[in-house]
Amino acid sequence: IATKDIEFQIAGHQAKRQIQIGDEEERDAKLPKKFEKNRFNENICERNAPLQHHNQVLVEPLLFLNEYWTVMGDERRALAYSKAAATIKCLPFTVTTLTELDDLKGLGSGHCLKVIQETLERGHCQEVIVKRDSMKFQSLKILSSVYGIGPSLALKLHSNHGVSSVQDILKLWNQLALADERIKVGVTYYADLSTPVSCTLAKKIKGIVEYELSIIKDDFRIEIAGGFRRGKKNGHDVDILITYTTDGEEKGILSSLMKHLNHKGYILHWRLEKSSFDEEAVFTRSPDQISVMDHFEKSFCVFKCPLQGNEIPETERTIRIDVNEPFPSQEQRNWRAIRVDLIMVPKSQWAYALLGWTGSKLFMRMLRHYSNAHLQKTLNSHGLWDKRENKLIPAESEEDVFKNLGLSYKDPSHRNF
Ligand code: DCT
Ligand code: MG
Repeated sequence: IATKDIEFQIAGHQAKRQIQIGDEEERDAKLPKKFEKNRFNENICERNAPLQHHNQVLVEPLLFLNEYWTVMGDERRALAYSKAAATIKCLPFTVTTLTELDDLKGLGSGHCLKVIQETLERGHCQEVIVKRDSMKFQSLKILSSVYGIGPSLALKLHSNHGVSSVQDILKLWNQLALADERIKVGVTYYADLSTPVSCTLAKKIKGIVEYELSIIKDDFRIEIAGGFRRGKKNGHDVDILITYTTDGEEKGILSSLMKHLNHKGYILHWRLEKSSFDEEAVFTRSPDQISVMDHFEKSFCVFKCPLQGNEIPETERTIRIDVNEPFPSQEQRNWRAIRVDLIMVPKSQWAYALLGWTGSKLFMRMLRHYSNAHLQKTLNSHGLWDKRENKLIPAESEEDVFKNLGLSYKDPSHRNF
């Protein structure tokens, strides 16, 4: 392939890059004329994090280390890697040498830079290869991916009972005495629930919910949030937000909806959480008293999503534990288990709820931190609270929320931090 060197400016310095002849125009259009490092560092909430970025090779090991420490239960370390990965994702050029990253905010401790440097030099990071092969990591990763099992229970099962796999949980089921009913569901439908959900299936679930809501009452608004709204093609679940034209109209609807969905046979398991919203509790307590979770009425469901011919899995996907009713045989199986969260939102909180549930988790964390530290305002999925004036700042739309935070509007597709 014929190549040629082109020169461009990076972080105020002259740099060279080899490109393929023929692709020049396309490449040139993608290259930054001038990367404004100061602007990039000014406010990290103003950065854009697209799904498709310029540094997949560098981001991969950082995201792996984020996953590794999450699974191992060290959230602080995990967060450092996730922040470093996010910084790299936002760069408008492909990194070729470590000096291009000098003075960039968000790359954390020297260790993240070491991982980046090694990846730049060798194309891989030895630490990642070693950690990826660790038996303990592999076991904890599987266990904590079971619905109802978090990192701390996974660790307990592994350390105290020698559990390493879903089969081990099945073998030791009676002895483990796991009280949370979600785990039984998580194990029963493990294969289904660990298969990524496509955008098409997410829309199908939305359609089902939409239809059942329309039977109950008109004038609702329903939206798929989470990763799908950020443009991801697959997700681990479907996050659906629902609201009505005026505040208060949403009360009681979620219970009716669940009745309808159950009656139609769409629900394998569900757990309803009542609304616990209380302005005083949500906004005016000290940050360490405020729960990270929001207080909306919601239903955590496992849907029995009907599949059409070409969507039906070819292999038996479901592991069976001792359930009373006979599990349908493959021939009869024309459905798939899918995790769905249904969140009922009062109209006046919709904009903040949509922003919060669209994520990403790290983006929301960054926004909350910025709002708290720089604006003296508490942001969560219910609203924005001005701590100096002791009042809520209303918003009709996500655009309003960004305005209230003094930030430029960011399209969901650029919130993939
Ligand atoms: N969220 C948050 N803080 C949490 C949990 C969730 O801000 N502790 C928000 C951000 C994303 C959204 O809720 C949905 O959460 P997930 O479904 O876990 O994330 P996702 O981005 O939709 O990822 P996936 O595509 O895997 O479902
Ligand atoms: Mg999701």
